[in-house]
Amino acid sequence: MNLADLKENIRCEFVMKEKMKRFLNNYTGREWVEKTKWNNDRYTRILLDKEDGIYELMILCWKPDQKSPIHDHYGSQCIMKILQGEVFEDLYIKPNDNGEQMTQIGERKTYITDQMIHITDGVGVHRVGNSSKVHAVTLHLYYPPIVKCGVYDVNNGTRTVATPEFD
Ligand code: CSS
Ligand code: FE2
Repeated sequence: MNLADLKENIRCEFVMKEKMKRFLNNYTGREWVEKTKWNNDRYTRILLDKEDGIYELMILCWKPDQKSPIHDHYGSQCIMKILQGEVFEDLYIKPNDNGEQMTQIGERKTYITDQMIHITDGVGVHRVGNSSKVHAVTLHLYYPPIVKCGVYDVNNGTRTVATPEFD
């Protein structure tokens, strides 16, 4: 690959990211309401569309107090839009195997309906959850699909690999 190829590839990636954000931002449909599923024990993941190796689109349904573990995205890009309610995000520095307590980046952020989050492993690892009193629904685009993810122990940064499943 020469410099022109490299520049073209980088340009394509950034243009695509902005396009994907715009697509999710422009989505105002209510079809997802029919697709929600709720579980008392954990947040649910419902697949809406998928192209193997390319992308997957899903909704996640969070009852009050449900939250994800601290996780990475196994190299995938994650663009997320709040469809209903509000969710929080705690962002951490990706640990480097020194066994130390994980370091949070900044304060907890709260996102309300229609707001968006974009995260990659380069930004950090995070926990997402619903600390409000109402049910929350989020729309997630992953590219490539998030077939695995690293899950972290906040106390010592130990990483274990998990396989996210659909409901
Ligand atoms: N990555 C989590 C949701 S927070 S972005 C998941 O796919 O379940
Ligand atoms: Fe995530």
